[in-house]
Amino acid sequence: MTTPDYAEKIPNNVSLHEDRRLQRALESWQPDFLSWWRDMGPTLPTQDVYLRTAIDVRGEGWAQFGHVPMSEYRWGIFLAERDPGRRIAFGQHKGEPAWQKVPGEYRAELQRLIVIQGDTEPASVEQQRNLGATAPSLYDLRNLFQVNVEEGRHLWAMVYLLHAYFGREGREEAADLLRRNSGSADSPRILGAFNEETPDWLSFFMFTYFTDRDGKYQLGTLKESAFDPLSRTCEFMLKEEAHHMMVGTTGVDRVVERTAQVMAENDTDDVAARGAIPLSVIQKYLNFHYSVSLDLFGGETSTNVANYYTAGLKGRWMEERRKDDHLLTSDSIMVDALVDGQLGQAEVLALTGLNTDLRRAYIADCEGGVKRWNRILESAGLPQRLALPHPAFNRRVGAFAAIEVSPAGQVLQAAEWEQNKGTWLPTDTDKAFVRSLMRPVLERGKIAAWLAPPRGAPKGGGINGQPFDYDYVHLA
Ligand code: BYC
Ligand code: FE
Ligand code: FE
Repeated sequence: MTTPDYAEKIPNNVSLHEDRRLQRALESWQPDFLSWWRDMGPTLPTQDVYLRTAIDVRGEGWAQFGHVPMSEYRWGIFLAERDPGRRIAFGQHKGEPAWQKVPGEYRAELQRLIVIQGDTEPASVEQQRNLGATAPSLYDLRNLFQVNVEEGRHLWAMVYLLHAYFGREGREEAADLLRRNSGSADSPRILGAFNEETPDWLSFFMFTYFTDRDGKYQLGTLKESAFDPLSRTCEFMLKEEAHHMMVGTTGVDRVVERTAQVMAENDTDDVAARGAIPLSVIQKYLNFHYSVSLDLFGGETSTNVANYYTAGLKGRWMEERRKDDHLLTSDSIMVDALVDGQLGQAEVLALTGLNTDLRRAYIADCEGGVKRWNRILESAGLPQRLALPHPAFNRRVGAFAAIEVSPAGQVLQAAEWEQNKGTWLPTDTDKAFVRSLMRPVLERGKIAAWLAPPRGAPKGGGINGQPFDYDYVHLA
């Protein structure tokens, strides 16, 4: 293991200088990345931002904090430390040493998984590019930019794998990752949720709660991969991902807290007139982001995922903690299915049901968020509660793509859906209202009226032990 080399053009802990060809290839991709960042990255001009930069992959001191101009952020290639004795934990190669190279027979599938993962990272930066202009505080602005630079680094992580292990095709795919764009009509991003807009901060908090959380689970399965460089990359990415979860979880906390406060003080649900976001609107945003994020797990049954597992390319969440044979060739699982047009269950091979297995772990995790937010409502003495909609609600991928279902889980006729969807999903009016609240508050220690400050503010509550009212961002 080498410690990251910051003297290099591309900081890395993979001894890049020992492989001149690879180094040159990545150094020629670097200017394209930077020009993509300039054209498609954050639009708000800043001098510098109080950012965390990875400096070591080990232990507690892995990151360093300081004010840096964003365009000079040290994006680099960092893999978790190699375990020389690591063995494959599942599938038909179980027990064999982990692969340091890509086996020819799995090249196409591995490349596809890496490209899909890689595509989401810059997509989210594109989706969030205009949010800086309406930041509710300098603290939140800094968190947005932290997420953005790290998603940029996650793109680097996948591009490194493509350049180092997939030859000319990999280099072409790496170039294409900068060519597709979120929401583009001709060359959109690959997965649905990454072509949606993130036009306001409520969407941003919901996105980092629900969609980054899909990232956590997908990375968790790729961390189990027999392809060791992919495993090690994902392991380190997960460390950074924890901050994105924190931004989403506490972001929604703070929206709910502010709303609850205004509701309790005025004894009314109608908080819009008082500059807070009504609970009904928060619920609609939650419904939307949760349902499009459920789609990211693919179909309830999938032969793709069965093949990935058997080949050792993609494992399960917490693979090593599972008490079974890690082959699953003779197991079965119940998955959600349409039975005579109604919501039902079907028994399928455990292998083809692996997307369902992962989605269930994700759903259980999301329930934790709702519990937190409901505790906030409860503490404010309010009877209202938030809830996750039924998994069949608003789905565009999988068993329920063809039908419409209410959040309570009732199958609907097309006309009923059309009539009611505005009570379940954000309408243009809701979005316009939320957007009307999005006025920038960029003075130190100040915060927008629709959002509570983080716990511990103003003297604490900040990043890296700093107070909330720290000068996190110097605007240009
Ligand atoms: N949109 O066999 P199925 C993150 C396609 S987020 C459009 O069920 P499979 C992040 C599918 O490709 C984590 N198309 O799918 C978060 C397939 O196409 P083909 C991203 C979709 O392969 C926030 C067909 O439908 N990482 O990191 O079992 C900020 C049949 O589907 C969608 C990964 O996803 C969709 N939503 O599972 C920043 C990990 N879903 O084969 C970053 C890598 C499915 O018929 N990807 N399709 O042409 C995978 O593991 C899998 O490819 C998927 C899909 C889980 C995405
Ligand atoms: Fe990421
Ligand atoms: Fe993330």
